[in-house]
Formats: sequence, C-alpha cells, structure tokens
Amino acid sequence: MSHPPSRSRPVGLRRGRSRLALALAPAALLATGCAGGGRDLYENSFALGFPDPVTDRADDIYELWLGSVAAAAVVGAAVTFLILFAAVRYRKTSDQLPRQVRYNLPIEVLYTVVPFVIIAVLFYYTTITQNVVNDLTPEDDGGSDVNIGVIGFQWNWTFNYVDDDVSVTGVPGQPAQLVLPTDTTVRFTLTSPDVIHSFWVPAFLFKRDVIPGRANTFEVTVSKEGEYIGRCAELCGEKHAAMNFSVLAVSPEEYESYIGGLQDNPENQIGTGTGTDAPRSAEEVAEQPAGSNS
Ligand SMILES: [Cu+2]
Repeated sequence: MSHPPSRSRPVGLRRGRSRLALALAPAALLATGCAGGGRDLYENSFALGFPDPVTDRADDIYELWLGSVAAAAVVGAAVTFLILFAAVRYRKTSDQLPRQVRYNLPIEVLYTVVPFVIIAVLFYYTTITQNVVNDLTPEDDGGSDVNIGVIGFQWNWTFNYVDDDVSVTGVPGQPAQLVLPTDTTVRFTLTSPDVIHSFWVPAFLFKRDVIPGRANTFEVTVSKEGEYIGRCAELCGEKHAAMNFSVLAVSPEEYESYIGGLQDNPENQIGTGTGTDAPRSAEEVAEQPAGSNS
C-alpha cells in the first residue's frame, strides 16, 4: 500500500523531476555503453550467460554484447521507473478529470531524438565490431598462418588441413574433431555440397553459414587452449541434430605433431572416404554438378 500523493508539492517541481529523468536516460546509456569500468562487476552484470571468449574476434563480440546489454538495462530501468512513477504519482484520486494537455513539443522532440541516438550508438559499435570480425589478413602480409577448409554436409563435417593435405571427417557416432593451434591466425573457408549449414563454435561467440556453391571465409586467432563444442546452427534436414563436432585448441608444437600423426596414420582421419560421397575441398564442391545432392 502506498501513501496518497502529497497535494502540497508544487506542480513545477513535479514536472522538473520527470524531465530530468527523461533527459538523463540517454546520457546514462552513453556512459554505460562505452565506458565499462570495473570489469568484473560489469561482466557479471551484463554477460547473461555468454561463454568466455576464446578468440581475438570473440573478445570484440563480447565487448559489443556487454555494451548492448548494459545499454538495454539502462533504457529498461529508465522506462520501468517512468511507468511506475507515473502510475503511482498520477493515479486516479477523484472523479474530476485531470488537466487536459496536448502537443508538448519538447517531449515529442525528445522521444524522437532519444531512440535515434540509441540506434545510432548501437549501429556505430556494431559496424566497428563487424569490420573487425570479418577482417582477413591481406595476402601481401603473408596471409593467414593456417588454412582450414570446412565442408558441412548432410549430416556431418569434414575439416581439411589445406596446408598439410590431410583431412578429418566425422561419421555417425564419431564426430569430427578440429585441432587448432593457439596464437596463430587461422582462416576458415566454408562450403557445402548439399544444403545450407552453419558452422558454430559457441566459445567463438560467432557462427557463419555454410552455403552450397559459395565459399564463406573468416579468420580467428584462438587465445586459450581447451576443448570447445561445435554445432550446426542451421536446420539442414532430418539428422541436423547429429551434426556435432569439437574444436581442440593446443599449442603450435602439439598442433604440428598432431598433423604429423595424421599424415603418418591415415586411419586417424576418422571416416575419411567412408559412408559419404561428400567432397573434400572447395574445388571439389565447385566441380560438383548442380543438384547432385545425395
Ligand atoms: Cu547442418
């Protein structure tokens, strides 16, 4: 139960306060969206279950996510406050109609400008992050250190270690594992022989579609050793849910010895060439006649 509103408070003060609250919302949004001081509290408050980023690009995506959630929290808090304030402070107290007003120009300008500012800020940071995420090392700079060809097919994955001429293919009950070196620029080239799939490693905070007749690319540098789950994130048919894989990030030395092991022991290239006619490389995908889905 709340007390009845104080009748003695001057109208001007009331109006001044609600204007102040409205005016502070965008300022608070900008401050929270851009600053991010007190990392631990900030992350704990706004990560909302996002996994820890494990690549250089994921760090940027993580920052964008934190800033967006913080901005949404500030806007949400301001709107909730204004709704509750108006509902409590100006609730019906008698049968007498309140003073009838219309066309409050300052407020109309404010609620046109504020959403525009919010969208502009979100757009700015999204574009900056998108450019970082899509950035590829120029060939003039030697290109990426490691090149991985990813073939998503109904219903498994082939990972081609293009530079070393070995590959690993997942088979039912034995998902493919993609081994990557840390602190090394890895370029992925994704394509599909049949339908659209989506290459998703949640710890990369990122997914990219795997599209027939097209080679999508992206680069990451994995910064933390560990095993990360991978999924197909595009409903691609009956056994879509079986398209699981894993990413194992190891030191560059361990990576070299893993690749050596694959070259010396072809049987370790799990299921390669068995149970599927899936092509092994982007070139083979390009050579496939159109509509040759199996
Ligand atoms: Cu799929």
